[in-house]
Parts: sequence; C-alpha cells; structure tokens
Amino acid sequence: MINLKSIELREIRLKLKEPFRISSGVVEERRILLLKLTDQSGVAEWAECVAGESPNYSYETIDTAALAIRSWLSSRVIGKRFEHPSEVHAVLDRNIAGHNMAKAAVEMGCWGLFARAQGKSLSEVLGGTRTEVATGISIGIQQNPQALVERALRARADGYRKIKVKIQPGADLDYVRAVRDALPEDTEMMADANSAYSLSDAPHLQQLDGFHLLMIEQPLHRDDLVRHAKLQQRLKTPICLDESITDLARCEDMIELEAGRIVNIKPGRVAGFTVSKRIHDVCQGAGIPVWCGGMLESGVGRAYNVSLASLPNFSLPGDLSPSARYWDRDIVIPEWTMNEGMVTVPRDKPGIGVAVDVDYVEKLTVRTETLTS
Ligand code: OSB
Ligand code: MG
Repeated sequence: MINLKSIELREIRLKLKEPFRISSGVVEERRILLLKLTDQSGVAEWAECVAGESPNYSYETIDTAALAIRSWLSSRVIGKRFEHPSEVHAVLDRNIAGHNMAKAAVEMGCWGLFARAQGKSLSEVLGGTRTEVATGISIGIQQNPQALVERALRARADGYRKIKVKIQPGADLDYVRAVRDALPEDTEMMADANSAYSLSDAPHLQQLDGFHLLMIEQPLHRDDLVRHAKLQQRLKTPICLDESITDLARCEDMIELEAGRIVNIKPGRVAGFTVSKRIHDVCQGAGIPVWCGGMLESGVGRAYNVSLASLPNFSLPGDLSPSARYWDRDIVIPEWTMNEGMVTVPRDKPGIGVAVDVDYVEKLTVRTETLTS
C-alpha cells in the first residue's frame, strides 16, 4: 500500500566532469530535480526527474516539470491510497497531456517508496530477473575524430560492453570510421544522432552500413515514424528509436510500420515504470530487443534505471555508466561502480538500493519546497 504524506522538491546543481555535447545542445552542469517522497508512517524514498535545463531533447525542462508536479500532479497522489504503484500512472495521466518526465518522477518515486516500505528491492518489485546489467557508454560529440578515438579507447579499456558515439551532420562518417578502425573488431558500437538528419540524408546515412554498427539511434525527427520506416528500408543497420517512443502506442506504431528494430527505453520519457514495463513486454512479444537509455542521471536516477534494466528483455547493454564517468562525487552511498562492464543490481537491499548522501545534497541544493495536501 502507498499512502503519501508529502513530496519534497529539491533542485541541486551537479557539475559534469566534462561537457556533454549532443547534436541538439551541450550540458556542463546539470540542474537536477530530486524528490523525497514520505508516507504517513514516515517511510521515505528519493526519486529524480530526468528533465534537462533546456528543451532540446524534449519540450520538458526542470522548470516545467517542477510546475507540473506542484500544480497538477502532486495533489493526485498525496493523501490518496494506492494498493500498488502500477495504479499510479493512470491517475497521473488522466486529462493531463504530456509532461511525461514530471509524471515519471512521481510515479517512479511511488515504486521506490513501495519497495522501501515492503522491505523489498525495487528490482524485485518490478519483476527483474538479472543480478547484474551490461553497461555501455555514451560519448558526446568531440572536437575532432582523434579526440573521439582517445575516449573510445579509454572506454574499451575500462570494460564497457557497448560504445555509443553521438553524431551530427559534419561530425559523422569520419568520426565513426576513425573509432571503428581504432577499436578491436568485436567491439559493439553504435551511433546516436538525436534527430539531426532528414530523409533526404538517406544516401549519406547508408554509408554507415559499412561500419557494422549494432544500431543507429534516432536519426530523424521524433514525429517522423513514417519517414523512419522509409529510411529503415534503405539501411542495413537497425534503427533504434529514443525520442520518438513517448508511450506504448508509439512503440506499437514503430513495430507495425517497421520504423525501427530496437527500442531505447528511458522511463522518464514514457511517464514511468508502468508504461516502461508495457513497452518491454510488447517488444519482447514482437522479438524487439530493448535497452535502458540514460539522461545523465545522478546516482538516484541511476538506481531506477539499473533496476528497470534487470527485466529480462533488456538484452542489450544500457547507458548505465558508473558514477565516476559523470561526477567527481555522486550523491549516493555507495556510488555506482562497474566491474568488467557490468553493474550489480542491488537486489539484496530495500527500495532503490542506495542511500542518499543528505549532507552533500544539502550543500548542492539551490531551492527546496515541500508539497502536502
Ligand atoms: O539521446 O540518449 C540520449 C543524454 C541526454 C539526452 C539524450 C541522451 C543522452 C545520452 C546520455 O546519451 C546517456 C547517459 O546518461 O550516459
Ligand atoms: Mg538517444
């Protein structure tokens, strides 16, 4: 049972070790919205909203998400009773269009709190089966191919099971070729365009087929399912959709249209775990592999992603890098670590499986407010 008493919203600033550049923008310091959900008996769990500072990946931002949670979402869960967290999504979703990342932060927090109160791990409550998850790295756009090669070689030496490079027009074929030539043949490699191309780029993108990539992620605009289908017909490389898959229906459309062959599931993008699980199940039934994407989360958001990635059809390495890839110091104890490209799922610990370093979070906090009924 879930019976929420309050949600504390807290904005922290956390500086990335190095700027992260994708085709649609660059981040140097993350503004992260943390939620602390407390129930009537005093049990508490933390959650994280993955919205960024600017509306490049999605129209949502940390500020629109805080507005949505404060104005429309929190009153639907605080002081209300739920037998199970799988009931929360429908309540948050009714007559509120979009704002998936805001909904997800609240919904996933309810899953975390439920697990914590039951003394079970989040992975177990979700139906996870894996004790460890394979991990890939997402490397941002670099100044030149050589700089990218250096980072890719370091990642390979660190043990990552998949190397994803961000691409955009003007920083694609030469960059991917340089990395492919530098890495051992058997290294799993992929490229992520974050919507930077159009269908007229098909002849150009066909040249990526020569690099035997595991997949190309989101080459076209988020709304271009039909165009992705046309592009997929012309590419040997499987298309994986990220930005386009905002709910279960979009995923079903992708399958029906053959607009992609792999799905990146980010729970924040699809309004939380209930929809993530549905997408996972539909893909499993259709023979579509899924993997867990990342949004440069702190150790709190990472806990949710790692638990989700323990479900059986998460058969490809996720963007689940350990804490030290992003931060000098993470906000959780213990920090997330990787061993031979695998991250351990904290199945023997209740709730999200890590503790929040509250003293450090306090130092990083720029804004806090408590929502009650
Ligand atoms: O497209 O997957 C993406 C980060 C911010 C916005 C979009 C994306 C990403 C990443 C980062 O690729 C993956 C990570 O968290 O390590
Ligand atoms: Mg992506």
